[in-house]
Amino acid sequence: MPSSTKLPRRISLTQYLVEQQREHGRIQPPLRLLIEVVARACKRIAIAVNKGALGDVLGSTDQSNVQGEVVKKLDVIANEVLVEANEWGGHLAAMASEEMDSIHVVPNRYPQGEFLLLFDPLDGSSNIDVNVSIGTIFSVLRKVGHGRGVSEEDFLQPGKHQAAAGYCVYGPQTTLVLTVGDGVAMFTLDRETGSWVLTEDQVKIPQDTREFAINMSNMRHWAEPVRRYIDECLAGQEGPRGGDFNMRWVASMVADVHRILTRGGIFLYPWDKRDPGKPGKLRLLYEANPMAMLVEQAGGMASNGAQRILDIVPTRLHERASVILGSRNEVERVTSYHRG
Ligand code: P6P
Repeated sequence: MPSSTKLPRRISLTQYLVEQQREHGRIQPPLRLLIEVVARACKRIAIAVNKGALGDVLGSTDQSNVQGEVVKKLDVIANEVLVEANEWGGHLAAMASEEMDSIHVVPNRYPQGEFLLLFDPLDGSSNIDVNVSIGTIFSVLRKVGHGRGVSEEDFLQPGKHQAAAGYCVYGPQTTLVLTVGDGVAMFTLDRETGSWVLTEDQVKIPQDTREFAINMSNMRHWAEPVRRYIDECLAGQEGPRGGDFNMRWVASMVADVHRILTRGGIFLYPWDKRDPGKPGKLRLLYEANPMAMLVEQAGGMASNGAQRILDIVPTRLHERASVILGSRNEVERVTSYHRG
């Protein structure tokens, strides 16, 4: 159980958002509508995910996306659900998705709003067919320019400008994790009523951890600072850390980050020598940035090794980043090795 101060009142997502609007002035009605629409879309995605082999949702399409990855059927379904749910409400100017080469501008037949929504509609797709937790990641930015025009450049904002960020993890429970800049809240889907119910509030990541998450099969490709950090963890009691470490790797960022928000840990998907021109595997705008905002809001730290992820100024919509995030003292140790 996350080390939050006390069990929260069992209130709905709607009541939580109204209170954030009314008592904390954190959000205004259009952002509240946006979050509720995304949460409703995640419920629909959860239903499709849970069908598994009973629905025609498993397996791959014959397409590959802008990332060069094979597109799973559920990737397409999740993307369509999010686009269709969000384009008519008047709260958005445009959307961007891992599954779409370019931005999707709200059609002229609908009013445009001030927000930009970015998402990885179904993260961890390689786990779909083997029934391992996957998730939807989303990030909300404000459109800087005024008037109806919107372009890719409007999306190229550093993550510290996010108005909100979150994910939905489709696991043993279906859980929506959200921040609007006032800490991190977790909502569990009550399938009997169809409601998102607040189950954790003001989530805090322990400053220290003895659990790391990294794909060890890439070890020979890592840069020296990462190699040093993991070697020291593996050395355990007899090594410089003077204690044993545990390892987890779900290969689904949402699942790994949810574990870290719940009990601490450090997650690394660093730059490696396989493709030196690529900063890392994970995408900055709709994976690293929203997760970095959540982790920082929960008292953790998120770096690319050289700088705070939320300070990175993007230059391309689908650009990638090296990601080191989680328990503050461990992330700080890794970044100090990069400085050293
Ligand atoms: P690997 C899933 O494809 C993803 O984008 C993240 O969710 C996950 O952390 C990572 O890639 C897994 O990558 O190389 O271990 O399969």
